[in-house]
Amino acid sequence: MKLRPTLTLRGVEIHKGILDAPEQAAMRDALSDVVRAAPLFRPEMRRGQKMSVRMTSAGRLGWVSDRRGYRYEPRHPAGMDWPPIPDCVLAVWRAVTGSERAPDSCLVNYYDADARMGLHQDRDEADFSWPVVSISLGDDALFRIGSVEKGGKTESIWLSSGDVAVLGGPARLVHHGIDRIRAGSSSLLARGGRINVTLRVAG
Ligand code: MD3
Ligand code: FE
Repeated sequence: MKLRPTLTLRGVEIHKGILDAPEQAAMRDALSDVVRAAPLFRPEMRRGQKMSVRMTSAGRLGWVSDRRGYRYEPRHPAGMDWPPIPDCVLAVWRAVTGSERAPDSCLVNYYDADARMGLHQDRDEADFSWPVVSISLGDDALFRIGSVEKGGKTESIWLSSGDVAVLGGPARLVHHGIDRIRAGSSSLLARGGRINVTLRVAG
């Protein structure tokens, strides 16, 4: 992992290309072990619609959503404990945050060519003073970022495989989402698509 100068968009710090190709491949393989232990599922939103993104988690707490709402839970919806957060993923958190505390939640989002994530805030965590770290793998994604207030102006940037974003300080509660995936833009994942790993101190 090589720390490079960062690009800042609305307070979000973006490290382009911080993971080289072998590091991306190692992380993909570690995440495939996570998915084997805790299968991807499509969370349901309050009104019963399924999200287009498939998800699972690693760590002490995983994010789940169903008709009861959004929250962190110590177990997968199927009942098993979440697997441990892979070391290669924890190493990214240490490198970009310098935080003395390790994340307790590692959300793994899988986007196929048609998946999207609407503009939202991440506010299910107990303490917003900890940063959130996002790692992109596989196909490029058009990331949109707005402001803390709802309905403000937004800006977009393409995130590519090996990019890492750090959301902290005033950017921690900004609205953000994924508008679309550029299918076929990366050969990292045999079946295509995009993985986003989000590290958080959740509870
Ligand atoms: C800005 N995931 O899982 S990661 C999410 O690419 C989520 O899968 C998107 O938003 C994805 O909640 C975006 C970038 C990201 C993550 C957390 C943030 C941006 C953020 C928290 C605060 C502000
Ligand atoms: Fe989010």
